[in-house]
Amino acid sequence: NSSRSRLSFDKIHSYEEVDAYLQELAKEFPNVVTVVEGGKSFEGRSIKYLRISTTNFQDASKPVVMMQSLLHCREWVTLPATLYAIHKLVIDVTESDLINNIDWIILPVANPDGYVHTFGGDRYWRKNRATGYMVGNLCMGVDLNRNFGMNWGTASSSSVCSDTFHGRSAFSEPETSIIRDIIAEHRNRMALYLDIHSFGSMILYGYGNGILPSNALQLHLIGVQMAQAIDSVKWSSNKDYIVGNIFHVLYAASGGASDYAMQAAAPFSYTYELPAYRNSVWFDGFLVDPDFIEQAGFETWEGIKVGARAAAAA
Ligand code: ING
Ligand code: ZN
Repeated sequence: NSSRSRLSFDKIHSYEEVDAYLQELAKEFPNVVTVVEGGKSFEGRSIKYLRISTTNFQDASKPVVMMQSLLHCREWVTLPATLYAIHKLVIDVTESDLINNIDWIILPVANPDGYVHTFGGDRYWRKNRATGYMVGNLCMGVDLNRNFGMNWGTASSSSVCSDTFHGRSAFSEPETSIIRDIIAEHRNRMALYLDIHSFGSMILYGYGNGILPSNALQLHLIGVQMAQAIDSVKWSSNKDYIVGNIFHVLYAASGGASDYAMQAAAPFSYTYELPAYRNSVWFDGFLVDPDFIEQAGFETWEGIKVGARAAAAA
């Protein structure tokens, strides 16, 4: 076809590249893609997301699947997962039911300030770049995945120097407030919410305090189906996905995005922990070998499709 908007899957693209790409896509596919600026980050960067719909998104007639990546900016491999999904929904559409039956919201760079910092400053930075909490000139940033308004502050840190610092109050940060507002806007038809993290090869569901939602059995079942779909195409050297409750398979955590989405809107809500795509513990799981980027997008998409279809039909 004659499409021109492209981002390759041979490298991890910068904030500026992704930001420009979202606008180009909306220009090139105006009937399907709308780019929306949800607001600005702490440092004033535009946080953009796509609405993907084959009809009029505003008709609000279809279930919505929302996904987001890079809430934790060092988890670089999560970006190709969302970019690949966009690619398969807009440019290389091979399964049209996914766009005919579902409206999509995709937010690739949820923490742009932190993401930019991982390129020029600290590759292992996790939080946002809020300065208002500094102790003298030490310690900054809020863990955005502890700042959402679900059990806020109950299993997170009140110390600004901690990597799980929860901030001043629930939704004290612009980056989380933006996501809260998107969820609220579509709460009546949000079928599935996916917050993409890395690493660990896990599909996690709520709640982070170990209390299970009333539909936990169904949550688990769809979680297993997504995991099996990914495992069936994964590199054989990678470990199988583990599916389970955040608290029971990982650790206690409050104020998470997927917990908030579950409680506020989506009957099915998960945090993906993508694999490390590394065979050796000597390599750090946050670092990304360019050879793994396309595979990461491809295999994660297998899980997303299964989840989207199941949640939309439920
Ligand atoms: N893991 C998640 C974290 O924020 C998590 C785990 C999932 C916490 C869902 C809360 C809710 O710690 C990573 N790798 O960030
Ligand atoms: Zn994370």
